[in-house]
Amino acid sequence: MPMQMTFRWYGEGNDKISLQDIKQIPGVSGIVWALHDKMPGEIWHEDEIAKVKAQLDEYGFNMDVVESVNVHDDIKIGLPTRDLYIENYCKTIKNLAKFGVKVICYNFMPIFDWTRSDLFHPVGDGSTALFYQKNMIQDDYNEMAQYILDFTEKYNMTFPGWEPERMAKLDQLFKLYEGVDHEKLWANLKYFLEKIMPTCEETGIKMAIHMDDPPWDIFGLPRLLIDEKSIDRFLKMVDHPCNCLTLCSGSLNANPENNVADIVRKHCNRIAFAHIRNVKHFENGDFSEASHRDADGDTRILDILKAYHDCGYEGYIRPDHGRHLWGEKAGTVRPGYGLYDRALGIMYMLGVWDMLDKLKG
Ligand code: CS2
Ligand code: MN
Repeated sequence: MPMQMTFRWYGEGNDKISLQDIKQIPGVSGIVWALHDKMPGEIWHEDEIAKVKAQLDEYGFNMDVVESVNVHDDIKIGLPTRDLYIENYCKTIKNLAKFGVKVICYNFMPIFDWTRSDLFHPVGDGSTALFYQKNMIQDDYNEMAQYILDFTEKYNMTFPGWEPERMAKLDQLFKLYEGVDHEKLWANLKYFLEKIMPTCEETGIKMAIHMDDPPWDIFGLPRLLIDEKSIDRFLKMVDHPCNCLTLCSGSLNANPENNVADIVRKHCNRIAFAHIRNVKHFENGDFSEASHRDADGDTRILDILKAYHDCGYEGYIRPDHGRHLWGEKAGTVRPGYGLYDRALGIMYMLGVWDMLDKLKG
């Protein structure tokens, strides 16, 4: 079985891209989906999942990969209420398994999911991309959060992990995380995983943690999945075949010292989901997202694809973010999730992959 190409879709009424559009991209077999109106900690019910399944069935897409079932803050903080939320999580795992879901992508980042300072930064060729200006993401979380929330409000959309209900009590959340240093967060992650592994084993679902984006502490909040060493630690900490990775090349390579291809070679059998994204670095530490083409960024996409191919990767893969092209702009597109550049990314990846297959004979 070859690797399985997928495409992230935000759901009916929540994504301007249609399943019909996606169907026209060659080689896509599955939709990476989620119930985007769920708050972290809520149970995903069978009838809600069945609705999405019916939509995907119509186009012959599988629903094998969910991104994300978000983890409640109480679990990350380690509050006594976490057991209830873990129980709910297990119920959701069981419900998802009934519909054939194989992989759950999630993250364990405190408070914020991915963080950027500019969602539509000119790349130089007329397109725009997500951009990270290092000195803007340092002390004042309110400024950065306000920028993102103003955007989502103006264009009437929500981002996963940026639920307005949570963001409305940011100061309170920061207070709750005050005692949570790196070691505490590791311990809370271990507690969570050990509690859910039996359900994963029973249902055959793999939990695939997403790398922290960017891969360093922000606003004094600890971040764990940041480099090869921390990935080693994570896999060893809960050494179970259902405890896997969503290896996100763009997140990791925001730190140019991370060699993603090396990590692929080392842990191929524990990667359930591959996110492929290219990043271009600037000398002052800023970075911009770039096209998937190897030469357009510094992430060494060719080495990474070769590493996956060499190890016989049969897991799921998707273009992660893309630039905004050909009229895609604020209001018409979800930042990072336009149609065109991700479709181009797929064709680039499939081109490389097909050629590697051919050379192998
Ligand atoms: C995604 C993340 O858009 C993105 O950057 O890769 O938001 C990802 O979905 C989550 O971190 C996984 O839980
Ligand atoms: Mn990613």
